[in-house]
Amino acid sequence: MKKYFLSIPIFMLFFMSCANKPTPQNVSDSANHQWWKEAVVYQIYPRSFKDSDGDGVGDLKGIISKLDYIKSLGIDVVWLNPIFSSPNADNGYDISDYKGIMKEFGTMQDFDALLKGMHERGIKLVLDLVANHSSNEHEWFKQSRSSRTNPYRDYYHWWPAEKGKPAKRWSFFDVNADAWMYDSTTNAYYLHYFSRRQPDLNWENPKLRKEIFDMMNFWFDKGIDGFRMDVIPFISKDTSFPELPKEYNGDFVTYYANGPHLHDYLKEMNKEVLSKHNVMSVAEGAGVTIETAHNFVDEDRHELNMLYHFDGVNYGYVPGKFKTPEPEGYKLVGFKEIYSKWDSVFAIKGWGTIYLGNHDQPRMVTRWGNDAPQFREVSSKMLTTFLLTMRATPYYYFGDELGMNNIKFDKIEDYNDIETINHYQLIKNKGEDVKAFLDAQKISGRDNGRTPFQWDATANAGFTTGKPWLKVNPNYTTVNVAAEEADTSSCLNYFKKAVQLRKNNKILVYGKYILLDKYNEKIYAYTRGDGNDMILVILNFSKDKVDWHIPSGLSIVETPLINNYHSFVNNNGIISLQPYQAIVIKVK
Ligand code: ISL
Repeated sequence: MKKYFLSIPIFMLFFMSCANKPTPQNVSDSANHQWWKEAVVYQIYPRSFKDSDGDGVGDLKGIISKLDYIKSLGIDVVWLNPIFSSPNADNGYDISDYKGIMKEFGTMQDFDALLKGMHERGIKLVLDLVANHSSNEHEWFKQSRSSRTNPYRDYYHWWPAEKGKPAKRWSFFDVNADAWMYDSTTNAYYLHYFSRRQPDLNWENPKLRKEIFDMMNFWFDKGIDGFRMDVIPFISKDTSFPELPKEYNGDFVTYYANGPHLHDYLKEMNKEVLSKHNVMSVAEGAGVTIETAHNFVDEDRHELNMLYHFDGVNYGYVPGKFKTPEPEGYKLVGFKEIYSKWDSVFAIKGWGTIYLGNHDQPRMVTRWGNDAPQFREVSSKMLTTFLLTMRATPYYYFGDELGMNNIKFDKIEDYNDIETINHYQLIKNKGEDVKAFLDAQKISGRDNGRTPFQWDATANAGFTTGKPWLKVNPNYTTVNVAAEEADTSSCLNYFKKAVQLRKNNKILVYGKYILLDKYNEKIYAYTRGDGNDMILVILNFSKDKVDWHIPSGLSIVETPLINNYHSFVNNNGIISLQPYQAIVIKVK
């Protein structure tokens, strides 16, 4: 076995590891181990996974028919985007009945069969809790808007118009970016942080909280294993609706995430619901910062288990321009800084998550890798390696295991997403550059991550026998499950291998993370674990060949545990990496 000599002296590495305080997140401290820390979560957007009845929309029976595929991935938990009754203004994030199943998706019997099928295969099921807002077609809202004295009036936030126009609140999806909507029935404005069809629920009302907690218990009694909580940091509001306090400096999102009773309500939810079941909870951490993160997830606060932050996915956009990528692409040094910083946030307490794609994001390979034909596969595999070797629970988005990439629609008519469509309208109304907006959406638009899953090379990628609700990426003829199952070096088989790697090496879950060579603009390298049990991860984030020196003090003890190329070239401690090469290897 070769020994390698080193560009960073060994005492430096020793110093770096001693500089970090001892951490409870380690392999030997089993008291701190939890199933949800060790899990790999696979997110399914049900609308796009598999259609069983030819209406062009994915459904629960479709998922049931593919349970063996899901099992074959080796993942532990499935998170399903909302499956509840909804008029689909925002594809299920506008719920009209929290205890009903969306009719396009099937019935409660289908749901029960799906849950049973998952549990029989040892897979846990996490649903989406969308409780900051409901649909405007929810019975509560219909009642609420009908009169000022209706018993449901204070299930929502109303501002009587005789008091004048309420202080500005910014809306994510409104064509005027205005979160107050005037309703003539009762001469009042209602609040909607998202679209007009998604009025915000009034959590300051204990009756509303009880309804939500009862509903959560209803699903837990059915046997689900957790909730992902949509914009949960936004639930509490200062109902005097003052002008935006100066300290927020125009940042509505951070203001929204710091409501006065937020943590009282999360504690109440924990007491009334979560603590009664062996389940996991994960907040969509919109507006959460490294300073506030611990308030959500520290064990001794008895609130939630995990959250996911937005620092990573929002990185690399031009400041002040809606989701517009920097012309030269993102800078790896800054990317490493973000993920290293978030690792350190949870080094002692709490627990992190990691993701590069989801239903609100473009495809990870297009945004963070390189989807040019010669690099799509290798860079997908490289990103998969990153997600599965960090100290955080990986949330892996369906289709990324195939290396699916952005469809890059040319025209607004191809889009379905309310965010893209309403933002386009807003830009048009303001007379701004719609062409530049559409160009940016090719990289950042949410529909890129929502195109139908690619099962095989038959019509519509085997997703539906009807007309798909959103166009299928034309590359389905080669990028699909059938082709990739048959190819031992496919993205799909690489993903399965990477999942097993994490399962077989607990240090990839709990082991200490140390960033190496932080200013390297092309290589992201880090070690996991310490002492005699260490793993080195080397990721070439560039399309160039790069020689990288193994730091002094580290010596390779085996051949790579995983490698997205067939070759592994080292020469006296210098590893020659191919474009987007990823190597995970044991070191001493
Ligand atoms: O999608 C985003 C960025 O494009 C975010 O701003 C997103 O709107 C925000 O993170 C909230 O997302 C969640 O709630 C929305 C829904 O549209 C998203 O799909 C959901 O993940 C409203 O329910």
